[in-house]
Amino acid sequence: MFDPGFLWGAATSSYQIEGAITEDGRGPSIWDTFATTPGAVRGRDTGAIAADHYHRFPGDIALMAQLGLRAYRFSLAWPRIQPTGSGPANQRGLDFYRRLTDTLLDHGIQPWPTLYHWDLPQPLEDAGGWPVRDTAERFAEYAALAHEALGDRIARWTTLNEPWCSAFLGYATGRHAPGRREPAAAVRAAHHLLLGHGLASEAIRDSARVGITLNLTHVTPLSAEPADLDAARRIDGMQNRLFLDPLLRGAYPEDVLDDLGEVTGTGHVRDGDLKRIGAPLDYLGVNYYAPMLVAGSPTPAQSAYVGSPLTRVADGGRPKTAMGWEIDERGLVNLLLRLKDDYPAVPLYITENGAAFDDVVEQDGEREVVHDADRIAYLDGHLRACAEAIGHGVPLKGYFVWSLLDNFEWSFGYGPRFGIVHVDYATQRRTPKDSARWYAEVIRRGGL
Ligand code: PNW
Repeated sequence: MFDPGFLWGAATSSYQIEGAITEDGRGPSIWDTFATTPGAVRGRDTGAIAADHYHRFPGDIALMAQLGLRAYRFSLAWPRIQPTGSGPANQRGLDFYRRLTDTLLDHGIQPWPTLYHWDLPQPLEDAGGWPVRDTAERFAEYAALAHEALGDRIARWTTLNEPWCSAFLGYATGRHAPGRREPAAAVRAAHHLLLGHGLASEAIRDSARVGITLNLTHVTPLSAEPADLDAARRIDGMQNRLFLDPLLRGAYPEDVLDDLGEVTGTGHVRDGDLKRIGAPLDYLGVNYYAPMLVAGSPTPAQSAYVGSPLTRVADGGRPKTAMGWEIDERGLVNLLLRLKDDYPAVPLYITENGAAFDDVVEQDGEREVVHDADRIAYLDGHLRACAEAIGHGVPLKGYFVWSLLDNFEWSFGYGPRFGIVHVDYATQRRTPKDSARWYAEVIRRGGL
């Protein structure tokens, strides 16, 4: 069961909702560049306007208060604060986040900012991006500026959102910005993201709590055949342990280093890096959407799983969301139990969980209503999974729905809708879906 202090929230990220990409001195990010590259994003959608949250944040926060949210997870756009990725802070950029956090606090909502949710300033990518070490140093400088300006109102900082996506979707598959297909660079990027986390934490830790958010999953082999078992070990290694082990055990997993050995050496890992990366975390943020069933494959494939071409993802035969992701809350129970067993003592928060479905928008007189029973079922099942895990002693302290608002779903553009609040992009009208009312009731009762 959920104790009274359990933190109930909802999440978004800067590029996905803010819009206003040239306002108040914001510089270009890699997502501005990528989204305007032909073929990169479905329907040629971009974040130029998005949900116009930059202008509509007061109304959005009033909505959050109506829903009874205790916390709001959002991200700071680095190119608003440092338009070129280095140098002094842009005061107008900082002012936006001051107004945002003040308004949240006025409504009794805890601001839960993430420093990096994928919008790298373009000039830093032009200088090499995350595959070069300097980007980690720049990130720490930016973190220090943000902390200096906003630290008086922020109790907890999250450094990175899903470094796996930044590294392997950004630099190996090219499905995310900056769209590079260089497996060896992706492995270096993963290390420099972790190093950036470590360096940024040093700038913050003395006066606030620091954590990181990872996209983790529960990996199961398709069968007990050796090829399937090996595929499961490799994919668990690349998706989960490559990040968990350095952060929570201070060392990269040996088997993963072996798998990666032929792709890239370890020359980019310097003495002292792992000590910084492995410094104690105040909490671990977990983003969970779906489990993974994996198998060995006789034909090599290029995938995000660099160094493991003889693997494939299998179909578990379960119902799927509009993203094609399988719905299985047992994966969340199993993941949380595994974290408790293998990485004990670190407090956990679900920093994202949710689903895209084809919502039914209906007109009820003047009013729009959005019926999303499948989203309610998804959230209900996964919250039950959280309660079960807590019952088994998992130190889970809070839960954030992804997402508060329908938004720019990266390379899928505005097609998939994850919000518990519907956004009519033509008018920017917000309509709480049935799931929003359901979630408000869960929060009010303090559980299911
Ligand atoms: C996460 N994948 O992204 C992000 O943190 C959110 O910004 C995003 O909107 C949400 O999940 C829903 O997609 C992911 O392909 C994007 O493995 C892609 C993957 C995983 C996570």
